[in-house]
Parts: sequence; C-alpha cells; structure tokens
Amino acid sequence: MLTLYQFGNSVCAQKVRITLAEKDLDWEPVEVNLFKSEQYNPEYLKLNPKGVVPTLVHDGKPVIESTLICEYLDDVFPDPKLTPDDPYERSQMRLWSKMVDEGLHEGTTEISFSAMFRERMKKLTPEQRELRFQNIGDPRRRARFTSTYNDGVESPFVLNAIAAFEKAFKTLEETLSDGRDWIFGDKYTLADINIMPYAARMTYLGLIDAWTADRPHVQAWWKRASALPSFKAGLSDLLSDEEMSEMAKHGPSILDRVRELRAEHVAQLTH
Ligand SMILES: N[C@@H](CCC(=O)N[C@@H](CS)C(=O)NCC(=O)O)C(=O)O
Repeated sequence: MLTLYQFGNSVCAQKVRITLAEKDLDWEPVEVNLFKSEQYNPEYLKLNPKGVVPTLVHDGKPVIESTLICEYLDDVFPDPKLTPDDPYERSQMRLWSKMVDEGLHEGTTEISFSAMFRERMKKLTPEQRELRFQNIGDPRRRARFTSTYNDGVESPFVLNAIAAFEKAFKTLEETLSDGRDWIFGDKYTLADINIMPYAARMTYLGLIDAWTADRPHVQAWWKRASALPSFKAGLSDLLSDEEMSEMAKHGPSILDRVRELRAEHVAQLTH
C-alpha cells in the first residue's frame, strides 16, 4: 500500500505524483495543510523530521525527499523504467536532480512566496504566521521565509531564485540543442520529470517567458512535457480553479521586476 502525504499545489509532491501516474500505481493521499502548520504535528514529524511534504509511506515504511521518493518508486516498480540503464548516464541524471535540490526548488519557493503565498500569509493571524516561520530547527529556512514575506521580490533570495532558473533553463536549452526530445534522448526520465513542476509553476505564475522567450528548445520540450498524460494526471488535472487563479492573479505583479533582475544577472555572467 502506498500513501502520499502532500499539500495541494506543492511542487515536490507534484513530481512524485507524475512518477506514480507513469507507473499507473494506486495510492492514497493524506493532506498536510502547510498553512495550518500541520507539518509540525508530532505524528507527522515522526515520519518526516524535516517537517515538509511530501512523504511516501510504502507498506508502513516512510520515504522522504521527493528526489529519493521518485528513485525509490523506480527501483520498486520498474515498469516503465524512468532511469537510464547505463550507470554513467544514471550519474548524469542525478546532476539534474541535484540542480533542483540545490537551487531550483528553493528558488521556486522564494518566487512563489514573494508573488503569491505572501498574500496568503498576510491573512494569517500573527501567531499562525510566527508558527509557519519557525520551520522547526532550521534557521536558514526561517530567514528565507521571513525575507520573502517582508521584502517580496526585492528579497536577495529572489535573486538567487532567478539565477537558479537561468542556470536550469540555459543547461536545458544546451542539452536539447542537438534536436533530442528529452534530456537523455528519445525517452523521458526522472531528469525531465524533476524539472516539470518547476516549469509548470513558472508558467502558471505567468513568469516563464522571462527565461524561455529566447530558448526554442526549452519551449518545445515544455510543450511535449505538459502534454504527457502523467503530467496531467499528477499535476495539472489536480490543481483547483482557485489555485490556478491565485497563480494567474499574483504572478504577473512581479514579472517586470523579475525580467529586470534576470537581465542584470545575465549581464554579469562570464560563462
Ligand atoms: N527537498 C525536499 C523539499 C521539501 C519542501 O520544501 N517541501 C515544501 C513544499 S513544496 C514544504 O513542505 N514546506 C514546508 C513549509 O512551507 O512550511 C523534497 O524535495 O522533498
């Protein structure tokens, strides 16, 4: 039995759900409402001591970290295989998940907070907000949340986010420039699935053009990715009208500033 602890529009749960859909697996959802700080419930912290979603529980055993969950699912349910057979290619695939885990994921949180979740946070009581900021035992997360809440798009963490997206989409454009459909050739792998929720979030926020307007291979990849049945089943079909309109409403408010910051960042790049 597979149970996924998740929260609606959470990017790292989305990549797990795309993987579950690829493998046509039955699973049970358990909602952990991050805005009610349910991630800090002692029972949940026993499963995921970091106090984040997602957590997969398989036959009573918890697996945390979305990248590791996707690899675990691929090992245990190898049909269809979503990792390259060749060990060297597998190591290269993990460079993509590292890029997500070392920048793109946090970056997406900063951009989403500064544009949208900030507005939701303003509606919480000061006590509820304080609890959300606490992020048990992780001062770095608290600093990021506080900064994007207070300063929005002017937070220095948003600049890190813009740089992380620049790096990801630049690397993707270069990789696809020989005409391949997917990162490792004819068949998509967890490397592609890992990037999809982040491209989706920027699209739904109306921000993706800031990085992809001059990247035709990324645009074509995104068209293919967002048409996959597993993308629809694991991501787009599960977003409520309310979540879609929240993103469409708030994202564009930071677009001009994101473009300016990206241009300044690109002008400083030496390679
Ligand atoms: N590296 C972790 C990141 C998990 C993470 O940051 N999850 C977010 C939602 S996408 C979360 O639960 N945040 C808790 C909070 O906002 O308080 C993973 O990939 O599973």
